[in-house]
Amino acid sequence: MKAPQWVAILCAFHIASLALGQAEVRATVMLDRTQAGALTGRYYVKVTLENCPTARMCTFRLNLPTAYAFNNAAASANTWIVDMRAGADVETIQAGSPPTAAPVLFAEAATGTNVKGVQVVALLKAEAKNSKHVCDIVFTSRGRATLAPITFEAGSVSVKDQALNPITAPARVVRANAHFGDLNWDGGIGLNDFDAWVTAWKQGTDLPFADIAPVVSGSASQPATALSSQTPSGIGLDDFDAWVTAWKSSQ
Ligand SMILES: [Ca+2]
Repeated sequence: MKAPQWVAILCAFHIASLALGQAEVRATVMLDRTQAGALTGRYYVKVTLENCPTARMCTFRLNLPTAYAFNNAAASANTWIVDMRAGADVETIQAGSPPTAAPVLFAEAATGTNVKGVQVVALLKAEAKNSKHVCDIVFTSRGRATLAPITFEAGSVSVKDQALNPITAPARVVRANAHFGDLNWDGGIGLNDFDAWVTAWKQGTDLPFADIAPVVSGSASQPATALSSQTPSGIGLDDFDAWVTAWKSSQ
């Protein structure tokens, strides 16, 4: 084989390696929105399998710190999970003709020391996609997200192919929190955050992303690490003052 052919083969292999990328179970923390783009006041964790095209089964436990102060005061302990949305790449039961629309995804709430968790088992479609959407775990919170990390329970993550051979895929939480004052989580502090705050304030309900005032006045020097006031009555001027402070410090 001539040298240019070797070079071409090596280049193709290199490009293929780059395209395949690093396998991982990825959890991305996001603000929940309506289809029209309006913030609902909820949060969710989007779980995907990246670069595991042969994956057919995925199990894990995801832990969320109680620092989020889940909005469960008036209901049972597990209502902080308000929805489990199956991802588009979860298998459906082939029991009839046509198949049922029910995806094969099992989820159960769990508790631990300073955390609340959800345990998930998902069967995935036989499709060679580089990114497979497993599920969205939608949860409520009193107050904005804190810097306390969302994590996978150690040893709980398992990814397997159709023959039940394990696939090595480390678990990673991509984004656990936004910057203090960045209400819409777009990476900056600006007028759109002011609009989001006004919208939440007008709505009159306690939308947690706008309830940002630190709970302890002495912690105001580092508000990003403090819990928000989580005022049950809603959003008030203390939250607006906290946002203005964050906006000024970002200028
Ligand atoms: Ca923003």
